[in-house]
Amino acid sequence: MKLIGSPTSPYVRKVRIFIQEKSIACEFVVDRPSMPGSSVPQFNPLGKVPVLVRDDGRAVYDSSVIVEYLDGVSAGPKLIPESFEDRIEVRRWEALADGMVDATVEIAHDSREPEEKRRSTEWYDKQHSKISRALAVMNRDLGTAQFCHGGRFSLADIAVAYGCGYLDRSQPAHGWRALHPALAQFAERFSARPSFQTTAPPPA
Ligand SMILES: N[C@@H](CCC(=O)N[C@@H](CS)C(=O)NCC(=O)O)C(=O)O
Repeated sequence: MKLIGSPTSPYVRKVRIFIQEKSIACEFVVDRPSMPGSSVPQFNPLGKVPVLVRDDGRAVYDSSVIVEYLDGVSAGPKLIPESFEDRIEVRRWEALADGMVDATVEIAHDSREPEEKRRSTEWYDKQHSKISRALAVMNRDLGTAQFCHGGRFSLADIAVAYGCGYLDRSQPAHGWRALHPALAQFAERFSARPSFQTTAPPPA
């Protein structure tokens, strides 16, 4: 099995953290879809990473489907609960964190455009509002709990912590910690785990 992706992609990092937390044997193949000659479109017609190539050669994408596949085929405690209600709740956390990352990625991409091509202030405000609301809901729903859902470690925790990590990397001056102390503590704790430390993207 091999995971194709870029070490700087937040979605790839989510999967790499998941792989480490589950001690799954999986080769990491660095390939950036933006590079000429990239192999990514051969595996994912959307030309996006991460892509997981199974031992039988079949490809799995996107990150959300990859983690479900990996949880299903690997041994050890499940990081996506089997019971319907719990699974939906863990998936909701993941969707919230992924959505916050989507808005952060959009801002990062647009900020790199030349001034005259950049989107409007309204567009930026809209993306920032998504991030602010997501952080507020995460902080509220986490409360004083150690884990996002069900009192145990799950994909929800990986998703929230990688989302906060990406926000920190992309917008280091955001200042969300002062407003959301429970989430800040949570992010601090998770970022110290070996799976987070070893997948930290190289400095920009
Ligand atoms: N929802 C997708 C998002 C994947 C994604 O947007 N990946 C970016 C890298 S951060 C990418 O490959 N972009 C290349 C492109 O869109 O052409 C997932 O969770 O896997």
